[in-house]
Amino acid sequence: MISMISVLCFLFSAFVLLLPFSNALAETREITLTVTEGAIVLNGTKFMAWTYNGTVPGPEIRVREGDTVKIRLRNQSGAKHGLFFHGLHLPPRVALQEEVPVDPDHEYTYEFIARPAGTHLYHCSWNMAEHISRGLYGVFIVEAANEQKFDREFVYVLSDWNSKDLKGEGHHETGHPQTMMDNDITTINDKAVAGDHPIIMDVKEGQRVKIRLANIGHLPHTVRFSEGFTLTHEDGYPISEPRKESSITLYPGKRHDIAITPDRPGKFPFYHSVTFPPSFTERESHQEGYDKQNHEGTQKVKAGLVPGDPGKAENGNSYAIQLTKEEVIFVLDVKMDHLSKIEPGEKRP
Ligand SMILES: [Cu+2]
Repeated sequence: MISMISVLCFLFSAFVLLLPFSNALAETREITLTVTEGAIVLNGTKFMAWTYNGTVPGPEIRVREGDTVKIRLRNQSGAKHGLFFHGLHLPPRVALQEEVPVDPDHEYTYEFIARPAGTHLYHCSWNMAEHISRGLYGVFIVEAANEQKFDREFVYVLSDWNSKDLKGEGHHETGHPQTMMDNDITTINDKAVAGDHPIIMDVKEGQRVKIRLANIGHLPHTVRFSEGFTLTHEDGYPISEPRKESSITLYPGKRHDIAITPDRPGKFPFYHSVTFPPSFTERESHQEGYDKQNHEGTQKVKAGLVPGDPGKAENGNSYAIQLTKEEVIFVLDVKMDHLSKIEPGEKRP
């Protein structure tokens, strides 16, 4: 009996002694998100929005795995709001609290240990579809203790906005496929996608570049980069064998991390389109009154078949619908790395 007690005592003291070391780097991170009412203008349409700290998306939250996170939600708007942490593992108390809204002029502090590592999202938990559509979302990044280092990192969150309802052109029936297709503006961070002013990523050749992509919108967004990239993480989790891809479709709520090391100078475009997969069109085409060929696309482009899928279309079964034309959304602007071009022995400027 005594020996059993001593063994237990030994194990307990070892556990207590080791605790501070395992948490040696963990910090307590206190973040305040204040919800206020505002307006944002996208492609000439003014949207009534709610914002976290005055911006859409809300501020990027970035912590280390194991950090204690205290997020204070201050509701200074006239509506109820809550917080939902998409992709994070939460204790039951916090998970239950996600269901409880915070009244106007009230506040609540959510406290939990940040895990797992990865690219996650946070958004309003109350009346979710509407409140996310009105701007209450942001990226929540948890860096791993052994986070791989990159020279440059870019974080992009895609979302969809419906200007048709505001213009009186919307289809209001909830759950009707055309309601979803009324989303006619795609945003990346705080900018509306438009082919004439893509987002420029300034990098140097040889730099290791990480891009975190997240989709908080309602539609599937396809991003194509013909130079190719390495897909490293999906929904925050590392892919066991990172693989080379040249295009990726981000379904609602999904996150994908990709890596690129440009090996020559130049400007390399990323293209974006909204493409519904065959399974989606097959399901929705049975709905009455849904004209899959002729509905108005986001960019006033007629929906059409996606190249490369003619077999399925000919059978009259299922086919993908490309709702928008491909447009350049990002340009990887790779500059020459002058320092690396200097021959040994030559003087550096
Ligand atoms: Cu809300």
